[in-house]
Amino acid sequence: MKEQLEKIKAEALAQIELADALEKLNDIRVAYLGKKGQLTSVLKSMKDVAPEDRPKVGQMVNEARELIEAKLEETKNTLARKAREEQMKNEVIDVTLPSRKANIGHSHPNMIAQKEVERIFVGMGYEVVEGPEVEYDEYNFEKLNIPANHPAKDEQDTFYINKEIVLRTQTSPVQARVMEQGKLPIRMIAPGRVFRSDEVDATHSPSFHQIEGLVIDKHITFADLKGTLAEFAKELFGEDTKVNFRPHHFPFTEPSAEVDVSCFKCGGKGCRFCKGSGWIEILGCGMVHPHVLEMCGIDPEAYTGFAFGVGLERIALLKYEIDDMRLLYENDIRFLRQF
Ligand code: 2U9
Repeated sequence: MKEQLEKIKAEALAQIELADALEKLNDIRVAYLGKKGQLTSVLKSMKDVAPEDRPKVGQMVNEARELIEAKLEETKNTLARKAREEQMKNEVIDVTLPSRKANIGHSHPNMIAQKEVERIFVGMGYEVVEGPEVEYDEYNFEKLNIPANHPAKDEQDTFYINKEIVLRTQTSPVQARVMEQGKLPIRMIAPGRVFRSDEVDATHSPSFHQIEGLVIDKHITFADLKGTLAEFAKELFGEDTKVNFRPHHFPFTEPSAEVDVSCFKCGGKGCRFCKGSGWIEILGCGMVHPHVLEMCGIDPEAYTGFAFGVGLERIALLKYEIDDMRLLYENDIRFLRQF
């Protein structure tokens, strides 16, 4: 038994000595110390040893195990250190190489336009309110004076989730919801994405962005609307900008108007940019229709208000002199980087 143990020990130590990889050490551990290992089988054959010799043999087995374990551990550490040294030698880091530039993005032209419009109105005391892009037909159309059979519903044809739920065609439902809460006066703008079933071309997209504004208080008149939008135009396009109100029709406002600003390229003389007219159309507006006030729970005898809507893509295209709306949606960073 003693010779057998010495032999196992010597063989194990020799094999460990020869091992040149960590995996090999593990194989050796299993072969000698594992459940079916050689040393373990010696322990199992203890029953054949005379009872008086068993403690002695047991001690020898333990000593052999400890020795093999210690040698395994020592060799493992040596191999690991060597592997690390080898790795360090191969992975030379050139600390003089210039670092990679951090690629920091920036706002999309639509968002720059939105933040600019928000800044102007927040400066005039307006609150910014957001609402859902998926809306009830009732809030998107009915409460804004566009009943089921109204021709304006065709103009604002949209995507239906089901009979009652649509993708909003304007951000006005946000205002309708605020009005319903009944806290007056109201001075708010509602920015966000809107949807219309339009074909894509240089000036149309099935999904675009708007900011709509709403003011409701006692004694609000068209003069307040004119003054507000004249101030807005000056802030956005420059101190010398003039505004021109042309009569128009919207179902939710009465009277309604479209607003042009004097061309900021030629100052109103007429150029290629304003197609010779000296004016550029930028938004629509009007006094909130009494029926809309009523449907949103506000007494039209006590309160009046004005509203306006501006397309953010239109502002971005004008401000940055971009001639095709599709460029805003292609996400080509060579284009977007310019703004
Ligand atoms: C309520 C009542 C009235 C919002 C308004 C416009 C005029 C308008 C267009 C601008 C460019 C849409 O994005 S666009 O194509 N919008 O001309 N929007 S008045 O009127 C409201 C809003 C909310 C409760």
